[in-house]
Amino acid sequence: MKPLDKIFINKNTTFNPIWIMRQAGRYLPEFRAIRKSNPDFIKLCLNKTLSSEITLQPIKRFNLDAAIIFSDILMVPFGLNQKVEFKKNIGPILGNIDFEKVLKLKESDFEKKTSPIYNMLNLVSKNKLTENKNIIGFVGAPWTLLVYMINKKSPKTGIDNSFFENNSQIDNLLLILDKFLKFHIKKQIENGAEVIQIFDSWAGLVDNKNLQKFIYSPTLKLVEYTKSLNIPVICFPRNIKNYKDYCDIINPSAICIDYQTDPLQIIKNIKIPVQGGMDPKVLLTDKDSLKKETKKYLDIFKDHPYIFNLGHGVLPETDPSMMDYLVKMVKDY
Ligand code: 1CP
Repeated sequence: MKPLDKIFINKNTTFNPIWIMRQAGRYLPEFRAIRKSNPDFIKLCLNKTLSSEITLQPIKRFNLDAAIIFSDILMVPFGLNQKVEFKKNIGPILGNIDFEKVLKLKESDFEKKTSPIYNMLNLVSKNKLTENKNIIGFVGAPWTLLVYMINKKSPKTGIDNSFFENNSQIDNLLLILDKFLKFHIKKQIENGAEVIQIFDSWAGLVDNKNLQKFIYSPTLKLVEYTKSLNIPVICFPRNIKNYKDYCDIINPSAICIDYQTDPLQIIKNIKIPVQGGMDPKVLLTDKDSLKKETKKYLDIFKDHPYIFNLGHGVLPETDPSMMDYLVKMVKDY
């Protein structure tokens, strides 16, 4: 049985598998070396040799229990023919959506653009290094993708209220995203993904009256679809105000919590397996503080099925030796 299945299937409370969001990324010098000679981020994601190599980089270095594929949630808008660019120091910039075209798009058209991702997954799952590791595929949640697709850039500085006004384009996009996200999930599973994580990075922007339409209803469809394929699904509704309501309605295989959420509230209210929580900034401090914070999460969840992870992605300025220390500590707990 692979490490994460002990949590999903056996609901083990004595073993804490560990993987880290953004474990393949900019804090690793070997990633930065590849990135330097590959300035086009989308092209890099579509290079199956390099993206599989990047996926395996953290697995070679650290005793992690899962490999998350090196890709991006914005590969879906890219597959839907929206222009996606990553600008240095700015972030993603998207082009206009051609609604007429996107409404007619077929799965085979989408696959023509995204197939390198599935081929990469195949390479990763055949590699000896992943023999005893879970391979995690992922998608952005419909809401988070909608935000990038309509806002056309990061919503870091907020979105205006007009966004939520009833508008037929949004309704159409939600239907399109449902169809193609299911397809993207299915293809990842067919090519070796053993777990799916749904990233809803901007769930915290939705107020109560809009939760049903933008978060609960579209996410539930993807969760039920993934479970129907017998694959566990982890949801990360970052900064959502009420994790308990979310879990009661969505019932994912595990819930990933952000670092602003009080783990004591979570352990009190939530019965399903939990993942994550620790602030990535703790890795920027010293070994003693890291040890203390790590132990805090492990102690709180000691009688609960718990996958160790952070409460958001590992920061680019993180020293890889701190990551090594963290993984060893969780393994020795
Ligand atoms: O070198 C670089 O500048 C590229 C940085 C980078 C990396 C390493 C981006 C651009 N994406 C990725 C990979 C990535 N993205 C992974 C790989 C697997 C891993 O975890 O190791 C994953 C899972 C993602 C998911 C992703 N992309 C999310 C959800 C998680 C989160 O961080 O909240 C989001 C919001 C994105 C969009 C995106 N892609 C890249 C950036 C810098 C962003 C965020 C833009 C913003 O601030 O709004």
